Amino acid sequence: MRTQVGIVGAGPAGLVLGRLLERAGIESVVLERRSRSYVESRVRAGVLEHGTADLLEEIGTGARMRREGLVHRGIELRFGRAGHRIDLAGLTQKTITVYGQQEVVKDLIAARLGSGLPLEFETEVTAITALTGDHPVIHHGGTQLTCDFVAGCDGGHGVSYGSVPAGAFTRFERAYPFAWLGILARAPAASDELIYARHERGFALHSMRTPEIIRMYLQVAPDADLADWPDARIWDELNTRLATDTGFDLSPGPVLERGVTPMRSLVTEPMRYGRLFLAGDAAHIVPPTGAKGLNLAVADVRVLAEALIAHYRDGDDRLLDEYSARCLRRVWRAQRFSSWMTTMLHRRPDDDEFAHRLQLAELAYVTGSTAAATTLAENYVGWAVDSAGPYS
Ligand code: RFL
Ligand code: PHB
Repeated sequence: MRTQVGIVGAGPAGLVLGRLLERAGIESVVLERRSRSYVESRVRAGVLEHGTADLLEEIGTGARMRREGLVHRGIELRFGRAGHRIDLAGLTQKTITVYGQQEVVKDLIAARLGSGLPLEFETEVTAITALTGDHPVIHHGGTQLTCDFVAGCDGGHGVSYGSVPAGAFTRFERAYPFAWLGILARAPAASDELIYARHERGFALHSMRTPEIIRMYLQVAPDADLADWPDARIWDELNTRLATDTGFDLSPGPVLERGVTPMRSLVTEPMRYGRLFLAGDAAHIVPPTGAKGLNLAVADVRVLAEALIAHYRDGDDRLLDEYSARCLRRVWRAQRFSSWMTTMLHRRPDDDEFAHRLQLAELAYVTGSTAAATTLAENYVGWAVDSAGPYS
């Protein structure tokens, strides 16, 4: 088999890339190792930056998001038993959209299959070869797919990274001494906006998917065992960490999904080897506190699609050559922001009283100064492609 662009992985990166190429008349084949139902029910991110939501609309997969997604104009930082609102819309004139990643993925899969384009589930790529020649080859299940280019959109534990010679990529990595325990539950939201809470017992996050379904996270030990977290303990801990002096009452409900995610930061440089281009989590991981992972994945493939279009339409490879550097500017900006949010809101096992007081001073400054609140807000709502700063 042969195609122009072979795409490994049907997460947000692979699917958005496929859609952008489709619109430019460039052929692609998407190969995904999991089943359709698995990919569509994987509960992950929930916050779409302004630019991500606009792109989904632009490529014709935003109708349900615009109908069902929740547009938020602010977020709350909670500490010292009190809430402090960051007015995202007032500070940046931008909003965010809360819409589950699996809903984004469902919309993109429906669009691709609706166009009759190749998207093969339960097809595990085992190797990618001939990356420095003109026709790299993707190997799967004894079959070969010959391409002009390969997009490695295969997530944090994919095969793309492993298909290049040792030493071709450098990885910059940091692990955090904590993880997030996340639940999805059928329970009414206790707030209209997301709440990021810093508490002596650790971080907690109140998020949602619909007015009836909430998504909550608790900072836990990196080796936390779900067996030690029965529902009652999770609800108690959430109520403790989110408590305020004016009263906060989270009503428990059936837990629909639960999981523990270790937190880490990772950047691969460069994001290209020969005719292989890494995009999304395959190239970089951010801790989820900044809500950037999905948005970075979409931003990467937007840059990649533009470069591939210039190659096929104009025979111009300059954008392909600039792909890695263009993406990495945004990636490091997002790493900085995610690491700052994480440090400000989580408790480290080795923190002393001095560290706690610094955290509280930081939070007081961020919520008390318009200049400081703006730095959070402009990073949270996201940046335009290639801009040195936020959306203008
Ligand atoms: P994905 O979504 O992991 O997709 C990669 C796909 O590749 C497939 N695959 C293969 N297919 C064929 N052959 C192989 N050898 C393959 N190996 C892998 C996989 O099955 C999979 O379908 O990567 P992508 O597309 O780069 O998307 C990245 C995002 O999924 C990720 O960054 C976000 O979920 C991160 N994230 C968040 N990002 C945000 O922007 N906002 C958030 O609010 C947010 N919250 C989160 C998050 C991630 C979380 N977890 C679970 C890691 C909250 C959590 C808890
Ligand atoms: C989510 O709703 O899943 C979510 C929201 C904000 C984050 C991370 C995850 O920072």
